Formats: sequence, C-alpha cells, structure tokens
Amino acid sequence: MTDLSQPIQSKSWSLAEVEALYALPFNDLMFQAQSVHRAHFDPNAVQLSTLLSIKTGGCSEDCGYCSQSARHDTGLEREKLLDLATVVEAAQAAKAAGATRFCMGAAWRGPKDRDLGAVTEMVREVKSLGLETCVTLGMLQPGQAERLKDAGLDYYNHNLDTASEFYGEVITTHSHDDRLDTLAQVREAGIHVCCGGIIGMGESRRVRAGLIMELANLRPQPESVPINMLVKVPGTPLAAQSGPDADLDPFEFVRSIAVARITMPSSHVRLSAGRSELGEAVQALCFLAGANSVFYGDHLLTTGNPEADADSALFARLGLHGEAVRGRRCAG
Ligand code: SAM
Ligand code: DTB
Ligand code: SF4
Repeated sequence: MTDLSQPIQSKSWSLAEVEALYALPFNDLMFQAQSVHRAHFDPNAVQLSTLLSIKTGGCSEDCGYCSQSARHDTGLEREKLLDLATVVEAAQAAKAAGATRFCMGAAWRGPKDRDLGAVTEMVREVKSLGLETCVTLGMLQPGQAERLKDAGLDYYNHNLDTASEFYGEVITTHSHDDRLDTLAQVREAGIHVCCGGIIGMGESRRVRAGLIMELANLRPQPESVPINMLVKVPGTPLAAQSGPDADLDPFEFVRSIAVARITMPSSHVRLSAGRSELGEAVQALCFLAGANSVFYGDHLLTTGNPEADADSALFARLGLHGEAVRGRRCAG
C-alpha cells in the first residue's frame, strides 16, 4: 500500500511501479486509490468543466482517433472560428448550468498569431463572467502562451495522449517531444497545465502504464488530468481497429483512473470522453477510483456527452456535488 505520509507528488515513478499498481487485485487498487483520494480531496465533490468547439474540423494533423483531421473522411461539417458573441452566450449558459470552468477547443495544429488575437478576446470575456478559462489550441509558438496568460487564461489543455513508445502508431504529423515542448512553454508562462491521454486505442497495458508514468513524472504534475476513453468515430483509423486489444475492458479503464489518482494525488483527474459509452455504473466506479472532474454539458467537441439533467440525476443518486470555486457551491 502506498505510504500516505510520504509526499507522493515528488516521487518519480518507474514503469515497473506503475505496472504493479495496474496488476493489483481490483478491490485492493480501488481501496488504495480511494484512500489517496480522501487524503487530498473532498471525496464527494466533482469539478465541472464545459467544453465548446470554437473551430471545428479541417485540421492538418493525422491523429488516428480524431474526427476533426482533414485526412479522415468522417463526414464532419467544418466550421470556422466562432464569433465572440456566440462564445460568450455559450459560456453564460454553462455558468448558469453550474460549470465552473469553460474550455474552448480548436482543431488546429497550432494557432496563427491572427487567430490568437480572437481567442485572447474570448478568454478575457469568459474570465470576466467569473468562470475559470481553459483553451486547447494545439502547439504553441514562443510568445503565444504569454499572450494567453495576459488575457487571463487559467488552464491550457495539451494531452500527451499516449506513451512515447506508442505515439508514432497513432500520430505522425507531430511528435511526443513537440507536445512536451508546448507543455514547457505553458508552464513557463505561469498557466496551469491540463494534460492527460486516451485509453482504448488498441494499446497494451504496458503502454497505458507508460502514459500514466510520463504524466506523473511531469514536474510540477499537471493540475488537471483528463483521462479519455476512445470514442470510436466512424471514418477514423482507430474506429476500424481489430485485434486482441481492440475492445477495452471497462475495468481496465477504471484501473487507469485509479492509477492516475494514486500517482497524481493532488491533481484533478477528469473522467473525460466516453462517459456516455461507459454507462452510469462504470462511471460510479470511476468516481470511487478517484475521478473528481467531468465535462458537463451534452456535447464534447464533435461527439455526445450525457445530458446535464442526466448528470444532475446521477450526482444526486451518488450523493456527489459540484465543486465550489472560490467558495461558491455549484450544481448537482
Ligand atoms: N488540436 C488540439 C490538440 O490536438 O491538442 C486540441 C483539440 S484535440 C481534439 C483535444 C484532445 O481531444 C486530444 O488530445 C484527445 O485527447 C481528445 N480526443 C480527440 N478525439 C478523441 C476521441 N475520438 N476519443 C477520445 N478522445 C479524443
Ligand atoms: C480532453 O482531454 N478531452 C476533451 C478536451 N480535452 C478538449 C476532448 C474530447 C473529444 C472527444 C471527441 C470529440 O468530441 O470530438
Ligand atoms: Fe487536429 Fe487536435 Fe484532432 Fe489532432 S487531435 S487532428 S491536432 S484537432
């Protein structure tokens, strides 16, 4: 059992140690994860973030899971950058529904300086509503993170997505090192890091453990860790995969949440894409395993998410409540 008196945040994790956590009997793993969770968080509070796709489709990158790559024929309708008023309206609705953070996502390899000007305006306006702000815009060039910070950006989402050894199987148009470079720029600018990955892309358990090890060994650890289950979007290469690892055992997803919780004890671990597919019972296991954040609202970027009403009902059944930000109590 992990010694809770030790500062786990400063511990460097080896692959063998992370694999050993994965290999625990399920009940032992859940007990350990729940113990770590309780030592660091209100066990019944869940942070609520709402997502908005501010620029959809037509992306130059070839990420094998993504509906928005111009290289995959997914039938997705492209949309150019949304105007400011549309974004503000969506943010107001998210706040009224109980979200405390508003995350704006763009299907870019990285923002052009001209586009960044429009995004900084969005960040300023959303921030002025009293919401935490997050953007995910792809790779940043020097100076861009500082512009976002000046506009009031709280979080930048940029996922490692998978372990370095598997990265080239999923994405070839940019590298794992490119991702680390942008993460370093975000940190340097003083913006909180939101960084996680995807489970269920046909990777082995060793690769899953490698992803979590790499996330847990970031210094400082990411404040927010989204764990996505692959959403199989027809037309993407990964939706068509077959073979022994193609269909993920849902308990393996729950284990991944638990291992993330144990290795990143003071991070918010977000149960992210794939909630509709997991169903309520498996989601409840994920909360027990230490997930304490979700995307709240009926859309992710291009795919569905549970309706806010269904989430409120689930939270009520489980006795969960929305996490307060700056002393405010939220929906649920
Ligand atoms: N273009 C930017 C980038 O790649 O960083 C930001 C948007 S991108 C859609 C954000 C994240 O969404 C990806 O890093 C990936 O983790 C997640 N994602 C995209 N498609 C997904 C899918 N089909 N299933 C699960 N997660 C997905
Ligand atoms: C993250 O890790 N997951 C979110 C957010 N960061 C931007 C995106 C999930 C996308 C799921 C597929 C889609 O809706 O297109
Ligand atoms: Fe583009 Fe991001 Fe999708 Fe990759 S994950 S294709 S970079 S939008």
